[in-house]
Amino acid sequence: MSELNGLSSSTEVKSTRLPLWLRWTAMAAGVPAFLAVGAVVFANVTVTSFNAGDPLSAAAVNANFNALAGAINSLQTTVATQQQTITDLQTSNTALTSEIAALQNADPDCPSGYTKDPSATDIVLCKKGVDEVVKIGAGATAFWADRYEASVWDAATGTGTQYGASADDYPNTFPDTGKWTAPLYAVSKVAVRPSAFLTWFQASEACRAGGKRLPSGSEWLAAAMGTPDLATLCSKTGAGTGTDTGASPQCMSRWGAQDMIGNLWEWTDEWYPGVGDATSTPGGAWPAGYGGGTANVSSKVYGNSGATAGLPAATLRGGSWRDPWSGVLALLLDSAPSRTQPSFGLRCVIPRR
Ligand SMILES: [Ca+2]
Repeated sequence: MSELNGLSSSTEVKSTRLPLWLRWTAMAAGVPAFLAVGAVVFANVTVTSFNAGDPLSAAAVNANFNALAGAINSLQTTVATQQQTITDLQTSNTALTSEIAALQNADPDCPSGYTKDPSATDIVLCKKGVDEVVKIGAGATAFWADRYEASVWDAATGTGTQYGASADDYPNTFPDTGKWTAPLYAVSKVAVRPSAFLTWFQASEACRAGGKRLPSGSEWLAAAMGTPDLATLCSKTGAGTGTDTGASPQCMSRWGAQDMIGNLWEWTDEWYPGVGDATSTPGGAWPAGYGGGTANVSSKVYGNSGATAGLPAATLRGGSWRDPWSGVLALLLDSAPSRTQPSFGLRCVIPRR
């Protein structure tokens, strides 16, 4: 009672400073956070003041204690709510920290699942098993392209049976239409004969099975830029049957893609209408300094049984071992997506993640 008699005559507990005895009460109640948040909770708590010598009634004292008890209960609820908020924030922070660490540890130079080969100089080379891709470009528009013309296998690891190396020997489970019942996988593997004899549909599906896709025309051109256009370096002599992957290391683009000029024509994802008649053979050379030529740009279109009016043409780029006019800009628009040739192959890309 003597402590209560010593209270000031204030009738409201101010939000800016709490009475000493109130702080003791809070601390005794085991609410360490009391002082930090009490100012808000207690702002409207009214207690009765007592003057020296006043007779004290139990009812008046109890009313004060009840008011304080209610305030403390409210405070405890607030503290519990805030503690939950803190716990939630800590959980979020832990998740974000983990995500940041994963991003920091990820190699921004390579696609997911690939590891950068630090021994490669001047190019960014990424490997996943035998599969090798190179980074094309920089910054937000960079992507990855097969380092080599692709070979097609019955295992995603680029092992087992290869198809299309020397004949159109694709199984019935992977037909010309691309409507496979068992997938085959396009792999960028060194020291093998890249696969040919496949339709655009098979090429597209073989890329997709391995988590890649056929390049757009502009992607193919970007990957090819800087390739030296020389028959002494690239497989474009018009003789022989082509070369294995990695056999012409100097036939390399500025980004490290090999055989973009020559060896095998490469399917890209563009289709065009065949707007010419069945007999015309338009085409021509690019202006001086550009290199490469074009065939049937306006054009008759060949299916597997000869020129066929009304079929669309799918674009092939770069030329082949049997086309001395091969080059970065070499463009073949005379072939329906269903056509197969010993000089038609593929290369896949991985878009930016
Ligand atoms: Ca090629």
